[in-house]
Amino acid sequence: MKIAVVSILPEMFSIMFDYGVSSRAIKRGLVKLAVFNPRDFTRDLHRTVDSRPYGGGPGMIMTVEPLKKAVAAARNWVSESDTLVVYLSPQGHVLRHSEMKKSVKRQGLIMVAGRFEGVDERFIRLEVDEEWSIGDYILSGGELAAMVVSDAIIRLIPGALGHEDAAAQDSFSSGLLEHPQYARPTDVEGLKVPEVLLSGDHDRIRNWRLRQALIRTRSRRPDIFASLSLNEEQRDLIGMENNDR
Ligand code: 9D3
Repeated sequence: MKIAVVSILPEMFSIMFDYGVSSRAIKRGLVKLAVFNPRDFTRDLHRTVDSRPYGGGPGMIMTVEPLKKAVAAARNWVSESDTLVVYLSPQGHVLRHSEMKKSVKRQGLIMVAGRFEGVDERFIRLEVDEEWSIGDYILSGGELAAMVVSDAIIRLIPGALGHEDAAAQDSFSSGLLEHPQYARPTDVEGLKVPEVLLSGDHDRIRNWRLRQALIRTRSRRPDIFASLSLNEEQRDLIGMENNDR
C-alpha cells in the first residue's frame, strides 16, 4: 500500500519513519509513505501557500494552486488507479474502525492536511473524494489527524504487527470493548488478580473474559452495546451471576 500526505510541515511525519509499528512496516516494505509539501510547488520568493479569506474574517486560507500541484505530484508518486484523495477536516465524516478496515484494502491513499483556517472550497470540489474527521474536538492542523489515520491503517496490514492475528483480536473487531488484563505480580498493594485467570481452566477464562467485555461495553459504551445483536451464549453470560468474581 502507498500512503501520500500533502502538508506544509513534512518534518512532523519523521515520527512515522522513526518509531514503532509504522517505522517497522515501512522498513519491511509493507507500506510506502511520502510527504508532498505545497511550498515546493510555489514560484514566488516567499513560497506563499495562503491568502486572506474573501468576505473577511480572521486568519488565512490555503490557496488552490500549490495544493493542486502537490496532489498531482502525490498522484504521480502513488500511481495506482485505486487511489482515494481525502481532505482531513473538522467538517469531515467522523471515522470509525470499520472505515480503517476498508481503507487498508486500497492500493493508494492521499491525505491532505490543512493548516491555518482551512483550504479554499474549490480545491475540495476539484481534487477531493472524501472529507474525514478523527473526532469532535479541534486540532491546530491536519498533520496529527493524518498520522492517527495512517497508524490505524498501517497496523491492519498483514505482517505489520509481527504477531500475526493481534489486529483480528482487537476490541472493535469483535464489536466489544476489551476485558481487563493482568500481568505480574499477583498482588499489587492488596489488589489481587482474579482467581479464574490463575486457574488454568481455559473455558472458564474465556467465559470470564467475554462476560467482562460485555459488561464493560454495556456500562461504558451503551451506544455500541445497543447496536450489538448478541448470540444466545452472550445473552446468557451477561444475565448470569458472576461466580468467578
Ligand atoms: C478554530 C478554527 N475553526 C474555526 C474558524 C476552524 C478550524 C480550522 C482548522 C478548526 C480546526 C482546524 C484544524 N483541524 C484539522 O485540520 C483537522 C481536525 C480537527 O481539528 N478535529 C478532528 N479531526 C480533524 S481532521 C483535520
